Amino acid sequence: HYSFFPGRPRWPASKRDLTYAFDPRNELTADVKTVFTNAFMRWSEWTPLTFTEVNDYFRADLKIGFYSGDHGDGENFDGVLGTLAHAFAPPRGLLHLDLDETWLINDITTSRSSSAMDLESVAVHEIGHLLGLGHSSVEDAIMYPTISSGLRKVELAQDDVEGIQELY
Ligand code: TQI
Ligand code: ZN
Ligand code: ZN
Repeated sequence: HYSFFPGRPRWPASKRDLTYAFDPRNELTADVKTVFTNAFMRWSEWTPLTFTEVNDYFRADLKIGFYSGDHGDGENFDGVLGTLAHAFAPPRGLLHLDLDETWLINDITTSRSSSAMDLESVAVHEIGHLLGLGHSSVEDAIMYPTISSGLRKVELAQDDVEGIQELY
């Protein structure tokens, strides 16, 4: 079953059209940005929320970046595997990914690495946190707190949909 953060934080009704931006220091490729477009669409499909990419990183509601180790928010990344990414509950809007992971960007990525992680799977999970969902006890759910390397799990389960619809 789904859960929320303590105090049930969520984006207010006055902020249902959310903007997001990528940290300009990362110089991400269009492929990586497309992964996030798709990941956001999976949540907007079931909610009144919309997500629009903007260039102004400092003004965006949701800020996405890839960082290594200590990156200034007190939650350090740890190199390959371990912590892959983290996101803060509303209204902070930070979604950080560990730059040291081998990220699978799409189906045609041919990686020899057995520790490669599917970026869209992790992005869909972290966006759930950005919107206010905690972890779920349902194994099929996107918000279940375990994923195997190489595994692709991008479809919201009924449990995720019920959780997000209770919030929005
Ligand atoms: N990062 C953890 C996560 O996103 C960070 C975390 C731990 C956390 N406890 C939390 C975030 C409570 C919010 C609330 O769950 S992770 C998975 C999963 C991670 C884990 O790197 O371990 C995914 C990132 F669920 F598959 F294990 C993405 Cl998909
Ligand atoms: Zn961080
Ligand atoms: Zn999580």
